[in-house]
Amino acid sequence: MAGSGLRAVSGQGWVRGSGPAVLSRLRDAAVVRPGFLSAAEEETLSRELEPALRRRRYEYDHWDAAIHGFRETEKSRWSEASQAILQRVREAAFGPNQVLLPLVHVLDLEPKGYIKPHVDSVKFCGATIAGLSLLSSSVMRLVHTQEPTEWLELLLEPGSLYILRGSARYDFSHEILRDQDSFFGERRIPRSRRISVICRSPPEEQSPDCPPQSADPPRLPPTHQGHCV
Ligand SMILES: O=C(O)CCC(=O)C(=O)O
Repeated sequence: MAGSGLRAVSGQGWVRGSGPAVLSRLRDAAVVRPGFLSAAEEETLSRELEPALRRRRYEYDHWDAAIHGFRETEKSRWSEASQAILQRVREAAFGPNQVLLPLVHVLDLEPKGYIKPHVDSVKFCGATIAGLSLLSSSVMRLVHTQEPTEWLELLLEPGSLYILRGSARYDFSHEILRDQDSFFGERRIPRSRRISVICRSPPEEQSPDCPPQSADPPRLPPTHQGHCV
């Protein structure tokens, strides 16, 4: 965290943390794969998503106030080229027999948009979250919900894939920093419009008050519900 006075230790070039212990503990739980997409693949996804996104307006009052300056959609049908990309995400982030939520979450943050610290609701999302970043670099910050001096920062360049699983997903909040706070250590990471394409595993258990996701849910992803920090 820039200016926090905490000791920051580099992991790989795309992950920084409050100390070697947290970096080591989360080495396989918070992963960044820079250059996961080729420029052509990035273009394929952006072009396919643009028409559906353009039909929507940016919103400033997300129902649980976790996101500011965003529009979003969920998508189950993809072109063949995009299906091949999503298959690579599956292979990189999930086990061979892991079932995924059928709807892929697409989130478009305007240049001033940002995501506040939150933990995805366990009612709607399982142990693994895998996200592709398009168009703009950004910084994702993870902070331990019980020990806030423990943190990681992930540098998400366009075309990168990030994976949060296990402890990184359950014990740490995650956020996307707003432009004026967007630093990776001392390095300024200017934010412009950013699209993310996020695959998730389903909740571990379906409880009676949490019916299985229908193919056409009444609301867009309630993954933030109930656990903003
Ligand atoms: O845009 C992203 O990559 C993260 C989205 C996110 O935090 C969420 O939907 O819970």
